[in-house]
Amino acid sequence: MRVDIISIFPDYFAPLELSLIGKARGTGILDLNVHDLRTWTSDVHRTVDDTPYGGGPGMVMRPEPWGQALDAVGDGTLIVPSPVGKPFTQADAYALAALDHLIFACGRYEGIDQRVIDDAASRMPVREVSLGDYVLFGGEVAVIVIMEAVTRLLPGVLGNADSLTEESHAAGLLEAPVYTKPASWRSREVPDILRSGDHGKIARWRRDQSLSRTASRRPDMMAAYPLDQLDKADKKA
Ligand code: 6GU
Repeated sequence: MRVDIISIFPDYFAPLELSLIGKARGTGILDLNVHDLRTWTSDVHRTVDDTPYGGGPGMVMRPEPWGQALDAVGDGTLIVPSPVGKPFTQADAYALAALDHLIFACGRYEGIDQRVIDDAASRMPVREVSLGDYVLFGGEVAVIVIMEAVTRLLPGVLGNADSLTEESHAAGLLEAPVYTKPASWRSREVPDILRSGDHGKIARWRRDQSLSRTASRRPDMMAAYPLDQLDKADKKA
């Protein structure tokens, strides 16, 4: 997968050299390029913003550098992180992981001139995505979040592909709690059932934990869970 990230703060993306994303870059699974938007300015001050038409607080990113930047990286799927975007979900992560070329446009200030997004949308798919109902300084951290969610779904990145099918959100439910050694720690014991060796009972326990956690923490997810996915033994939440 090829990824181009355009930002006025390219240094924000140093963490993408670490850990499993860094490794995916090293093995060629991920071809990631970070670009400084100011590369595509032509004035001596390398200006990227100006005051909003219609008035109001803050500054808006000017269209010219963005137009040139997007022309330079070529077409793909453009992702614009923004608090007015559609909430980003695990389903979106899977959809993006299937694409060949992602382009991230990181806005700062009050956002990017809308014509940049409209112009790009005339030649490539554009997705405005939000991380949640709060406001960040800019899209940079959101891009790191999205890249983590997407990269771990690329074939060959995770050692154990079962991690993907078992995890929270994969099946529309939150995962059960997990434990490791020692069996007793600060007088707190690992649930006996997990040490019983009875794989049927363990699966049942995890399923019950998963359902009760989801029902109490995420009633929205529980309500959306398909009824025909509940088996006879699933306790009523
Ligand atoms: Cl994706 N960007 C910004 N700037 N703020 C946000 C956001 C994204 N998601 C929630 N708040």
